[in-house]
Amino acid sequence: MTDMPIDPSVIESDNAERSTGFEADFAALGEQLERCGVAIDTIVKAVRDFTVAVPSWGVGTGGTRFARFPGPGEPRGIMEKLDDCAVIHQLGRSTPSVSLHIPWDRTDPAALKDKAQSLKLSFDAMNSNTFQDHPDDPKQPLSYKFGSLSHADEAVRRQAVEHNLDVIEFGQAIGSTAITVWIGDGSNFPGQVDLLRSFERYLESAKAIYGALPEDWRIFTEHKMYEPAFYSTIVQDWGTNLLIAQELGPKAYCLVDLGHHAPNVNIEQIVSRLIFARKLGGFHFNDSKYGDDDLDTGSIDPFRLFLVFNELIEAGEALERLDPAHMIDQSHNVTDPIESLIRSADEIRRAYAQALLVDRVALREYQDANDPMMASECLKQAFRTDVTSILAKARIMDGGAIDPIAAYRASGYRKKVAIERPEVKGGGGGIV
Ligand code: PSV
Ligand code: MN
Ligand code: MN
Repeated sequence: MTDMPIDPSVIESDNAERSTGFEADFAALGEQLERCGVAIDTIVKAVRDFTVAVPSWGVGTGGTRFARFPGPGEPRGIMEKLDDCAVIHQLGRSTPSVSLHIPWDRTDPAALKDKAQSLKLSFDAMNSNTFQDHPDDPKQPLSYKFGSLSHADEAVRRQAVEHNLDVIEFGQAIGSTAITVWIGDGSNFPGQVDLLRSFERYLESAKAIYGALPEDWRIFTEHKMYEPAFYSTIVQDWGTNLLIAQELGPKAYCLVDLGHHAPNVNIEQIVSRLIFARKLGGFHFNDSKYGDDDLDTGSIDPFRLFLVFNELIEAGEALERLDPAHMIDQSHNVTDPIESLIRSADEIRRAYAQALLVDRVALREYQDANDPMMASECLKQAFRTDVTSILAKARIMDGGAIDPIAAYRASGYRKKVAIERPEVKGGGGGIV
């Protein structure tokens, strides 16, 4: 049984209004690409096959350390979050899976599976949470104020490990096959923790989680330069993260969150190095101007996103063997989260489609001939190509909307759920 949240007639009538313009744009782009020897249908097919997971926490309004301003019709729990995720997928057709966060999304796994099935959704990597205290969880009475997997107290470390094992068990019940571990452990002052001993403690805990991974599971560790710790962070950069993945073993991989690097760091080069090391596990897509801003993907620096995809495509078969997970990790403070996630998923596919257009034979020749101008022009030419109609074609072929944000607004979904879901009061700082 399916229970899709948007009436298909809304999509049909919105598409009907736009179809003449869309057809003309698609035909013109097809001709343009044909002149360069590219068959537009092959790009459309690749785009249709490319999917990305949405984060359950992304459909609620996020916040900053200062305040949270809830929007109308916010989902009250994981079931309503899944409804919102289904809207995103129904209109955009590129986000068939959801990444859950435990304990935020904990509920009866069988009911969760049924609900997801009815919405034609599945589950991507699970996320554990030992970066905040869980006063309502009888299994986690100890505080993570001074860390979790690297904590000085063995009892806290054990509790954090146990929580991760719980998350894996929960994930198994709903068909997930990976866990992402991001922790806030670190220190605020020089001398507060012993840098060497705390890393050894972290590794010992991570090994205990790794040892309990089911046969077909992977663990993704996620680095982040700083925050909430402001002097040292235990998994602070991709070097440490690679070390961890190599220490743990073949089921351990590095997750690259685009917002977790020092400003101006060459993220695409990190991606390339992780591919070389066969340790690229996946992505948390978002965008940022200053730090871990968690803005909509591609909203600040779409060229950087394109360059990341350029590395992925350049890797060819090596990437197929790695099969990295594609997930969004964003926080929406001033937009409707559904609209932001639709837009991000679309921008991710856009960068992918543009990267597919790079003339790789020509690029290699320019590189080998030491022609930086033409090599960079070769990338720029692909990046400048407006692939909007390819993205729309991919959506239409799968029953989605030509303009998913317009169709979403036309559906009145937010107004409808705002009546069903009571208003939430704003207040103090939020996280993630
Ligand atoms: C905190 O920085 C964070 O945004 C990490 O990127 C995690 O992936 C996310 O929260 C969810 O735990
Ligand atoms: Mn992340
Ligand atoms: Mn983050």
